[in-house]
Amino acid sequence: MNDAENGKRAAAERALALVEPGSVVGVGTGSTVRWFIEGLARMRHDIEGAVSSSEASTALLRERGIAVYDLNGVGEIPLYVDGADECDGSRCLIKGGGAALTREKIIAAVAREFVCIIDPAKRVDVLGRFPLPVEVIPMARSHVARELLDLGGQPVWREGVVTDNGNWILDVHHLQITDPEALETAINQIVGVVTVGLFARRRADRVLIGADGEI
Ligand code: ABF
Repeated sequence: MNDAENGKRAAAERALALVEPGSVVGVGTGSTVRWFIEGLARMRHDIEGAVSSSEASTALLRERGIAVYDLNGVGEIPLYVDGADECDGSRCLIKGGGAALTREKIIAAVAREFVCIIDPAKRVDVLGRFPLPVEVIPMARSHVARELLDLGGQPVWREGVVTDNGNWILDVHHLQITDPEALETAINQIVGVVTVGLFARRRADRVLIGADGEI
């Protein structure tokens, strides 16, 4: 297993210790979260079940014998565990490389604590080297792209990808995101945007980095 995969697995294992017995756990999407789901499977009799951020994670959870609930039918979500594409020193994140950003942001908004699990390579000083995903209503793709150009980005349509919500994704290149909250607010205002993959207004509460890092 390479260093990145070792780091993902180590961070995921650390997050398992934060799971409250008998709780419904918020579960993200991606390869780091896949390690977390494997660990949840080992403790599936000690939890009520999960709320999932994607059809892909739902399928994996069910394969591992973990009940998956509709968020609308669940009371409190004490803990949401998810990965990220980039994380800065203030625990602001770029997410959405896995096209699950909208449901991820919903569960992060509801959860009492949002714990992000990453390998060390995801830790950056300034967000933006990873292209910023923006989920858009299909008919608004060109309009949103023009608005993103005006904000200084270089949007590229992730052709062939349709999100679990039936929408499209633009990946915005060449951004240097020195004020994540301001940019998140600005992109949220663009008509046709469903979700921007900046988690700054609701950032992670803790970020577990590999085997022993944390911010
Ligand atoms: C998901 O985790 C996405 O938001 C993000 O793109 C992805 C990171 O994937 P991986 O853990 O495979 O690096 O939450």
